Amino acid sequence: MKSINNLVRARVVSRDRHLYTLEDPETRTTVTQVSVTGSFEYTVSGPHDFPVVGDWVMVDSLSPGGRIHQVLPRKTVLSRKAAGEETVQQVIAANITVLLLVFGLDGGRNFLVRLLERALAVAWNSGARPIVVLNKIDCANPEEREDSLWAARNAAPGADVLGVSALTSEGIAELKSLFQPGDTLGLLGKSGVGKSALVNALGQYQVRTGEQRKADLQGRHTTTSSRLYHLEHDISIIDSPGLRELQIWSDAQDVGSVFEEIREVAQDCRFSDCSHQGEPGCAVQEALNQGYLDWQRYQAYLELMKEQAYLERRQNHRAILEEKQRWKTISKTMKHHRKPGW
Ligand SMILES: Nc1nc2c(ncn2[C@@H]2O[C@H](COP(=O)(O)OP(=O)(O)OP(=O)(O)O)[C@@H](O)[C@H]2O)c(=O)[nH]1
Ligand SMILES: [Mg+2]
Ligand SMILES: [Zn+2]
Repeated sequence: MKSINNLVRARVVSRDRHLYTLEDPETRTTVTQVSVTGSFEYTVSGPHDFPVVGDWVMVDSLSPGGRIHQVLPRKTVLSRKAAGEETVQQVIAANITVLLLVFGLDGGRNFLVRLLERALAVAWNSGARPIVVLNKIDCANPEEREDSLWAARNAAPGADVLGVSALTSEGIAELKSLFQPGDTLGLLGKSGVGKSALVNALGQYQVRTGEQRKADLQGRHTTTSSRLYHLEHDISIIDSPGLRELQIWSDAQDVGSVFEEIREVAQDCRFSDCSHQGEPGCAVQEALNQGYLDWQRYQAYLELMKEQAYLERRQNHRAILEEKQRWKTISKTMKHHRKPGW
């Protein structure tokens, strides 16, 4: 065990509220019921600073009751907007190098291009390399396969796109060939698309997989919390619960990365802050009219940009409120300490 100031390095494999299961990277033995120290809790700036699955942490003892003192700098951060009204960043997992964006080709609404675009924005924001996985290809006829693969490749020009089946193992070897030793894989997708089944297909695990409701082909949220598993060649994979709603957590640049061809054309707009909605000298409008850009992708781009701008405004508003609150607290404390006669 490597030790610095009597602290050892370990990886978070699962989390249950504020209790963590950690793993010794050398022996791969796990220890449960680990929490953070009091001073850690005191110094964090928000929920996103607490350890999540995939994090590397420094812990004083790899035994139950051990305390986490520090979260080591994250290489990537997979986040989404927490469900509900508030604009809060919820970190799903850390240090994912390859993010599998999983869809199901079993009909229903389990593969939609609009959903893929959102997932891509989240992936670019996280820092992980996205791979689009169209699972359940065994359920699709040749024409459906071809159409879906074409639509996905068109929507994700910068990413690998694969059709696979966790059930028959079709395409699984090809998927594996895209990973490198040391990778940490993440899984992003709706409930029931086969994320846990993919963990099983990739690693001969027997993670519990779920049934689907017949009526709408939606999953039942079988996986309830994230957990890290090991595959061969020093590759790990984090299985996560399906997202009910993929609330994006990204900035304008991430959305731009999803629509790279629009971003490229936009460099020729007369105004650098052109919104591409009717300004004079807009290269995007021009390209649309000439048929160089796709109208549907343009509409999707505007929509995602709008949503992302709203998110940013809400975030700024929240930051201002937090700053106000902080000063209120500070001035209260100062008043409290002020001696009479000052
Ligand atoms: N036909 C077919 N069925 C599959 C495939 N992959 C998964 N399934 C089935 O789809 C259902 C849901 O699979 P899960 O792996 O539990 O889905 P999940 O994405 O982990 O769902 P949550 O944990 O709820 O987010 C199960 O009944 C699987 O057996 C596939 O490639 N082909
Ligand atoms: Mg699952
Ligand atoms: Zn423009």
